[in-house]
Formats: sequence, structure tokens, C-alpha cells
Amino acid sequence: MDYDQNLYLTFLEKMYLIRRFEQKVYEFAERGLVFGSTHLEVGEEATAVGTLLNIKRSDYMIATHRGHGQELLKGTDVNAMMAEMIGKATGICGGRVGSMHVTDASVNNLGAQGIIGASFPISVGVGLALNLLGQKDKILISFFGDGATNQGNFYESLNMADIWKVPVFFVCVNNLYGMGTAYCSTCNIEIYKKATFFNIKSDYCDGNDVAAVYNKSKEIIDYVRTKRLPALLELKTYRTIGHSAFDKHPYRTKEEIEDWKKKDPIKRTEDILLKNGTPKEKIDKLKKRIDTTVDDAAAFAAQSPYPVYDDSLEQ
Ligand SMILES: Cc1ncc(C[n+]2csc(CCOP(=O)(O)OP(=O)(O)O)c2C)c(N)n1
Ligand SMILES: [Mg+2]
Repeated sequence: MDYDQNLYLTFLEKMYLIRRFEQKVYEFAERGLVFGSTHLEVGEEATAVGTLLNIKRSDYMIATHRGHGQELLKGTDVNAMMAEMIGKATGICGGRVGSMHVTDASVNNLGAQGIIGASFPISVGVGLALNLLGQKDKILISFFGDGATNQGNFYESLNMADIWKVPVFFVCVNNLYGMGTAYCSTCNIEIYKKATFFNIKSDYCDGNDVAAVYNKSKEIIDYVRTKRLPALLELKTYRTIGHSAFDKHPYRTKEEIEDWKKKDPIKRTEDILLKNGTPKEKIDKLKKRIDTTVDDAAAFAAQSPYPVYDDSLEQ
């Protein structure tokens, strides 16, 4: 792909939005304002951005428990997302689901599953429904983690996906760990190869290289959309923070974390922009604009009321 400054600026804008959003969620969590657990994706932003910039609003999505970036990129309003994080009535789900189960029918986000692996049979079901309803222009993008691929229903679902020829783009965000367990200590097979058992098209790329993710996704999405067949993409990445907001991640070495910080997808994108002549002031201005958007969203969320008990019976 030829270098395109505007595209790289979009990569930066979207990844930086996710980073700043998550930093704000972390602040809220530290203040005890996030009910339940929250899983942040600091370091993994290129996976949501590179894939979802190729997805249409009319396509469907199933996110993960680490899905704030996926949900924002699918099109959910930043203010409504932030308010949901702290359980406010103005949240996208009225404050009922919080951080882990964001669903937004207006942008065809079918929701995140807190039960690891539950998304696989649901994804195949959505793909089957698209086929039965003759919705030939739409596909499903279904995100999951590396840990989930050791579950039995992953294999059962890939088999059914192949048999039923469902238009599902399976995206594995392989951040090398499932909670404190390293993937390499649980399975010797690379994840993208697992789909090849079922003759499903599959590939992998550097999940911290947003342009690589974008290009690979574009090609695979085109395949799923036109051939009406499943495909899988494995994105190798890393969360540079704990599994959930208060995990101090003692199971990883400082060196490993520092090594991955050097591959930070936002810094890499900024470096490419600067190297290709984008003035630093332009980048600073873009980041300032996002800072304001996120600060405004946090203020909106903080000032919003909590839902009253009776509201929970509506809809
Ligand atoms: C069926 C099930 N078992 C265990 C858990 C607890 N749990 C929550 S997140 C997680 C790790 C999942 O790892 P992975 O799929 O790699 O996603 P990541 O958290 O790394 O994004 C586990 C075991 C769960 N939610 N559901
Ligand atoms: Mg993982």
C-alpha cells in the first residue's frame, strides 16, 4: 500500500481516542466508580482500529470483555460509552451493563460476552441468520482472545462455520496471555493454524502494526463479503497493563513489558507520520482535540444521574 498521510492520521486519531478513553476509565476505576471488573486494552489499540476501519456500520459485531475500543470504533457515541462505564442513566445501555457487556443495536454491535468462548456459537448463529435472511451485503466481525481458542466450542464452532458457510470474520486478539497464563504454556499450535484444520482461510500479522492489520483485514473482509465464507485473522499484540484494572501482573517480567512498550502502536504510527513530513504541530493539535473529547465525555458521565430503580424495568 502506498503511504497515505490522511489514513495514518486516521489511524493515530482512532488509536489515541481508545488510549485516552481507557486512561479515563482507569482513573474512574481507581476512584471506585466502575462497578464490577474492567479490562483495558492499552497497547492493543491497532487491532480494533485496523480491522474496524474496514467494517461498515451495517455489518454486525461481537466484541470481547476487553472491547471498549471495538465498541467505540463500531460507532458508539463517546459520551454514551463513558457514561456506561460508570453505570450512569445516560450510558449507551442506560447504565445497566457497565464496562463489560456494552451492546448498541443502533450500530449493529450485538454485545460483548463475559463468558469466554460463549461468542463462538453465537457468531456462527448470527452468520447462519444472515444467510437464511438473505442479507448478502452484511458480515459479522467476531473478536476473541488467545485463551478462548483452547475451549472445545471454538473447534465445534469452526466446524459448523465451515459446514454452514457463514460470512463471519473471526479476529483473534492474541495478547499472549489469558489472565496470568501464557498461551505458549497451554498449547503448541499457533492460533491461525487451528482454522486450517477446517479448511477455513486464515492468516496472521503483527497486531501492533496498524497498517498491516488494516491491509490484511481489508483483503480478508473482501473475501468473507464476496465469497460468503468464514475466515480467521490472528493479531499478535500485548497489553502493557494488567488483565483487569487492579491486576499488578506479577506473572510477567519488567523486561518483557518494556520490550513491548517499544513496539507501542501509537508511537510507531506517530514516528511514521513524522518521518514522512507531517509537522509535529499537526499531530499535537489532533491529540489535543481528542483529549478535549475524552475530558468532555468524562465530565458528561460524572455529571449524569444514576438510573433509578424503576428505569431498570423499561425496554
Ligand atoms: C468460561 C470462562 N472461564 C473463565 C473466565 C474468567 N476469565 C475472564 S477473562 C479470562 C482470560 C481470557 O483470556 P483471553 O481469551 O486470551 O482474552 P484476554 O483477557 O487476554 O483479552 C478468563 C479466564 C470467564 N470469564 N469465562
Ligand atoms: Mg489473551
